[in-house]
Amino acid sequence: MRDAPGNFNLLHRTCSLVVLLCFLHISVTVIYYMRNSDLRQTFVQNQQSPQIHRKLAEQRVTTEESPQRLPSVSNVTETERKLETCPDNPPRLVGPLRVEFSDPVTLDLVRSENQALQPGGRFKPTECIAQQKVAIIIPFRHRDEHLKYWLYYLHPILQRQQLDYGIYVINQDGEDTFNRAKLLNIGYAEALKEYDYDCFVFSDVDLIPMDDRNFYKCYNQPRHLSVSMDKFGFRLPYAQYFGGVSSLSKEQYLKINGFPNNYWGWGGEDDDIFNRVSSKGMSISRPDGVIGRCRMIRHDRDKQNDPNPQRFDRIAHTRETMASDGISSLTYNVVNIEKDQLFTKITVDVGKP
Ligand code: UDH
Ligand code: MN
Repeated sequence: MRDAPGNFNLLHRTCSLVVLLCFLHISVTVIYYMRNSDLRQTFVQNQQSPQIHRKLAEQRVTTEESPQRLPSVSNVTETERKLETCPDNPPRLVGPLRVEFSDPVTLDLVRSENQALQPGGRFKPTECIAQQKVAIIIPFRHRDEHLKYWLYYLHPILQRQQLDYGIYVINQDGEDTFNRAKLLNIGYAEALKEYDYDCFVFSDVDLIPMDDRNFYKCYNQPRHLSVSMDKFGFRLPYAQYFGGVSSLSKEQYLKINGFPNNYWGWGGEDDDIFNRVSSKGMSISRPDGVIGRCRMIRHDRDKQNDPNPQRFDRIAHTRETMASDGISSLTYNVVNIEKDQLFTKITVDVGKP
């Protein structure tokens, strides 16, 4: 039994040694771990540093570049200035159109459907530079119902045709005899006071094209657009017919001294214009009979627009009278100018026969 304390001592010493070794081991491990983690952090920091640096640098560059991008904003304007001319075949044309006059149309509806218009019924494409600056001239008196349909159908067509255009409704003041050709001359003169138009389309208020490939623009020769009217069974009533809708460039219009001012009442003035064109050696350009189809809103003859009995005599003398009667001899008084979103209405005193 004396050995028991000796054994116990030996065991106790061994255990203390083991505990000491364990402590040492743990301490060394902890120190090593701590040192290692320090190293790792430093390493990570060192690795990140260039990244962060780069990021910050990038941010700085971005911030610094912002003002430098301002010139690139003005580059956009430059690009805008470098927009290409609109194509011969505008991409949004649809071809044949359904045209009918049974549904009621209001000006507010037409306004809401044509928000891209500038006051006065002006439009210019934003995607390209229009080939021509076109003034559309409408002779007018007491035809508000027809004008609504005309605006309803024509504005979208003209926009799809990518024209730089303006609508001029030339309203004859008073109740004296109507004078269509003189109103057209006034439309030419008044439109040019506003904008540098190079093409003039003269359109009756009641004629609507049935195909948007019938371009409301000018050609090498004066153009007749309403070649295939429902009213005439979709054909030309006679080969020299130039009534309804026509277009002349500024140059072509001036070459014929514009239109006659002294055709009072219905008829003859369109034939006089045809005579002017052919007497100056020009021919008439026309779309084909399918693209040139159009509808006229049915109506009775207006008051103060009876057939002009002098028309046959006048047509026979166009060549002698055209130099003295035309845009060069035009006189009138402007009574009022109204700028609607959809049109510019100019009310004029044209005098009387
Ligand atoms: N116009 C008016 N107000 C008038 C007269 C004429 O705005 O009081 C304008 C209008 O733009 C019209 C154009 O002039 O479209 C030509 O006149 P119009 O429509 O009377 O000419 P159209 O050749 O005459 O259509 C056909 C006479 C209709 C008779 C029908 C009988 N069934
Ligand atoms: Mn008519």
